[in-house]
Amino acid sequence: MELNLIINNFLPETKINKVSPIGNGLIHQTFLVETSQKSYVLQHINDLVFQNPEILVRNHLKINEGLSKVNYKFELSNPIKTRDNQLIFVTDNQHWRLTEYIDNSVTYQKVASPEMAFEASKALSYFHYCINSDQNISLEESIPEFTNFEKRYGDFEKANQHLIDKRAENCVNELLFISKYKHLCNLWIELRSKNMPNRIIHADPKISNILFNSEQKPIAIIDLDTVLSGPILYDFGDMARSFTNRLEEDDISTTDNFDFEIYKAIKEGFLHHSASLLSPLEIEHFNFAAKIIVHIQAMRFLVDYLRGDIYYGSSYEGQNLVRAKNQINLLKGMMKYDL
Ligand code: GN1
Ligand code: MG
Repeated sequence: MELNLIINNFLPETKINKVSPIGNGLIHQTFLVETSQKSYVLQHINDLVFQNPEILVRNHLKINEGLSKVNYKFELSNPIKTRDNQLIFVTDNQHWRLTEYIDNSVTYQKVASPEMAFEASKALSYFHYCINSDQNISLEESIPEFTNFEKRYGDFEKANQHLIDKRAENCVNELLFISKYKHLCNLWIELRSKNMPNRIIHADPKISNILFNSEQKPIAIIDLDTVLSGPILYDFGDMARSFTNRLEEDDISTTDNFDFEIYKAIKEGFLHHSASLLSPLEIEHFNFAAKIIVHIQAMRFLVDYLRGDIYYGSSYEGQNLVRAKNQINLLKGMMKYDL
């Protein structure tokens, strides 16, 4: 179905001026929808990844409600229902949703400076503080076992045992590298079983999911698809993973891509609003969290490469292997600093 007809189901009386692709997420396809009054974000939901797309919108509504109750100062975007009052529009077995666009917002694909990293990390810590102060938010799991690293490692071992494809020959060193650092995974599992409580976390805090104003101050945190109950160190680690990478995630260069100045800035910002929320055990394990999340991400890209690119969007053969190499390079960079 044509995009305008799809949009029409959410905005029946509205004239659409322009629809253009935006963002560079690896999962959904995203479009900016401009009308004469407001702008919106249309997304074609990847329902292989999010098998129950309605959960995404139900969670989004609950999160907005919870944050509004605690007078959250950042902008929130509201999901728009269809003219039949549905959360998702389904046509040809495809799932679509529409959300308000946050006006006058600027996104960055790369962190421009340690100051920006500090501000963004502070913003995430503010989000943690607010979302965890409303004790009544109960979210549905949009992707089961998303932060279960035992399962992640199990997926890796399964893929590693059935190396039937020519692709396996292309990644011998990467497979060895991941296996060599399995102890990181074991340590994480041990920590989880000790005393790492679950809190509500974002689980995808990349820099492009933080919107800024023209003065480079954060004004919103978006992409609430994976907001879930899990270990807060996941968010620290994933932010470190995404912010400190000097290269694009699919850049094959083997130059050192880890930015230590940015890393220090993230560490400083992360406790700004949520110091009282974190236990000494969690605070002691920031460096470890950064490494394990990079390790897991390398593994996820590698597993997807071996399985034939079924999870992450890819635009050329081998892109997921390049992504895995890029993460391994980042992890090596972190290790040089003795993190
Ligand atoms: C995916 O597409 P995007 O940017 O929302 C992935 C994250 C990964 C990230 C790597 C649901 O995020 O977990 O860290 O790619 N999201 C999902 O760039 O798997
Ligand atoms: Mg996401």
